[in-house]
Amino acid sequence: MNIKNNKIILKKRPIGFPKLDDFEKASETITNLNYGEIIIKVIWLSLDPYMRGRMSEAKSYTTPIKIGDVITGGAVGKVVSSKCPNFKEGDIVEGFTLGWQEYAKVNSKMVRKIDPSLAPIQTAVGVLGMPGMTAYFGLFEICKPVPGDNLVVSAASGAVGQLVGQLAKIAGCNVTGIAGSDEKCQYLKETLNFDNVINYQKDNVFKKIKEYCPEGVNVYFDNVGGKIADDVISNIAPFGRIGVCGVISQYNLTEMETGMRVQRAVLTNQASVEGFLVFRFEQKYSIARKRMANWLNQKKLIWKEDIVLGLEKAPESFIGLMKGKNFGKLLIKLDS
Ligand code: NAP
Ligand code: FER
Repeated sequence: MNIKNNKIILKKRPIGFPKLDDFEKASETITNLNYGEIIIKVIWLSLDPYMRGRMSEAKSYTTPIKIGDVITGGAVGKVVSSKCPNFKEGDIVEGFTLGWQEYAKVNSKMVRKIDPSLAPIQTAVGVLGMPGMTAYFGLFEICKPVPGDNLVVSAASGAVGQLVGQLAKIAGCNVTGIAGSDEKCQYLKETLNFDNVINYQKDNVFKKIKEYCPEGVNVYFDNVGGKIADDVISNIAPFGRIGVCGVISQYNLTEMETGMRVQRAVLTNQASVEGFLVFRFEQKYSIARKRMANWLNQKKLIWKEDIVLGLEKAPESFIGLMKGKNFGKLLIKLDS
């Protein structure tokens, strides 16, 4: 069997913000399967900030994408051919290494089967997938909110942030969301019922945090790092908890920034700072998925997606993600 596969490969390593000519279209022919392998027709691509790190040379929790290789990342698709007894044609699967291509040939161990009757299948890379698990475990296991806490979350309208704020409301917190436009802030306040919002593009974050959290910030769920984090952490409350989830403001820097020194605020307030990678909680994903799915069904959680059509739009959409152009979880829907 021969399948023509169109894909997007890494042409060169981005310097600073990625550019369109860092990526290139390519095609190949996918041929026979070995035992244990399946071919998946990709339907949804998940574009996530961590992918920027994989485009760089520096080794992190996974090896970098090689020049000329397909951009790998989370995706959902349909099995079109299988040499694995556990998978049959038509099964819907999610995998973390499928990537920016029309078809992916992988060992079936690399994917998990999705029940399409439970929720729209793309939620497997969203609210019921990696970003959802990040919000759930980052909040409940790292930040440990208690009712009445003042909680601040940055990148608050994004995939992780929108969920952190809503879960914190469920946990009885007073929630302040920080985002990059009035439209995003209005959505957080009016649709998601956040208590306060800050548009960091025009508001003074330090002053607004002082105004909204006069007794200090009990929990800061940090998605961005940089100056925003400095402004929030310098308002930390006694015994505050800072969960370092992401530092997107730093991902495209060519030189490290220097900034305010927040260690004294951490020290004098006996605050704790903990970074985490969501994969740490993998053994517990299924419990979290059930809880999140229940909250979705009960409309206690609302989930916003930003859907772009066509594989060829992946590079420009990814560049947009780094610059705040997405509003909600960024997904690419492939032409069927
Ligand atoms: P997202 O929030 O949907 O999209 C990224 C958002 O970051 C943009 O829309 C933009 O929104 C904001 N942003 C970009 N540059 C910024 C800057 N310089 N300063 C402030 N905000 C900026 O992405 P996501 O998937 O939910 O990820 C959010 C964060 O969580 C990222 O840092 C990511 O790396 C991290 N993460 C960590 C883990 C983990 O295991 N630790 C797992 C998943 C995600 P604005 O318009 O508001 O600027
Ligand atoms: C992310 C940002 C960073 C993420 C993982 C990392 C899964 C890990 C980075 C590293 O190991 O260097 O959004 O999501």
